[in-house]
Amino acid sequence: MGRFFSRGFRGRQRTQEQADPDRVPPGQYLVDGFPVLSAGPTPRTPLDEWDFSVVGEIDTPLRWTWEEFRALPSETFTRDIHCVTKWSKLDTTWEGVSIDTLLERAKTAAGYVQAFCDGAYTTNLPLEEVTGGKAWLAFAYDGEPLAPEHGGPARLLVPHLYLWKSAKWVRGIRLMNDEEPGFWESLGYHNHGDPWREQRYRGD
Ligand SMILES: Nc1nc2c(c(=O)[nH]1)N[C@H]1C(S)=C(S)[C@@H](COP(=O)(O)O)O[C@H]1N2
Ligand SMILES: [Mo]
Repeated sequence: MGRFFSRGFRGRQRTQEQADPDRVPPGQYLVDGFPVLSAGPTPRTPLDEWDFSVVGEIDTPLRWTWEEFRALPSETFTRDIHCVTKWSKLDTTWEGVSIDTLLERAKTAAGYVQAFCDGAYTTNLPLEEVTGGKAWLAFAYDGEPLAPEHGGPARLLVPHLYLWKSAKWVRGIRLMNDEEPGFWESLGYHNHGDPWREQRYRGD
C-alpha cells in the first residue's frame, strides 16, 4: 500500500519499547506519532453541507445533518489501532457515536455494509463487524475535533480490523445483501482484515 502514498509515512518512528504480543498483532510495530495515509487529497466539506445517510437495503433511508448527528448520544473510548502497512498505535482516545445508535431505527435484512465517503473511497464490512459496540462514527481524537487529514469532520472507526476499514470523511453506509469489495479490497487487500489473523492480502 505504501507505494500509493507520497507523504506522511517516511518519517515514521519505531519506538524502542518492547512490543507486548498481547497488544500488538503479528508483524506490527509501535509508533508514537499518528501517520496519515490517504489515497487522495483531503476533502473539505463545510459542516452545513455535511450529512450522514444510511441507504440501500433499508425500508426507510436515514439521514442526519451535522447538528442532528452531534445531538446523538456519543461515547469516549480508547482503543489500539493497526494499519496494514505495519504500524500500530496503542491507547488512542476518540469520541464518536456508536454505529448501533445510528442503526437503531434501521430495519434491514442486509448482511453487509459499504462505507462511502467524500472522495471515491469505499470499504466493505459485514454488518456484524460494525454493530455490537465494535464501531463508531468518530468526530474527535485526543479531545480535539478530528483533524481533516485524519478524516474530519467524521470518520468510521473500526479498531478491531486493519485501519483501512476505518473510512475517513465517511458520508454514509450502504446496506447490502452481498459483499462488494471496496477501494483497497478490490486492489488485492483482504476482504475482512483481522490484524490478529494477519489478513492483509486476498488469500491470507
Ligand atoms: N476516505 C478514506 N478513508 C481512508 C483512507 C483513504 O485513503 N480515504 N485510507 C485508509 C487507510 S489505508 C488507513 S491506514 C487509514 C489511515 O488513517 P489515518 O490517516 O488517520 O492514519 O485510513 C483509512 N481510511
Ligand atoms: Mo492503511
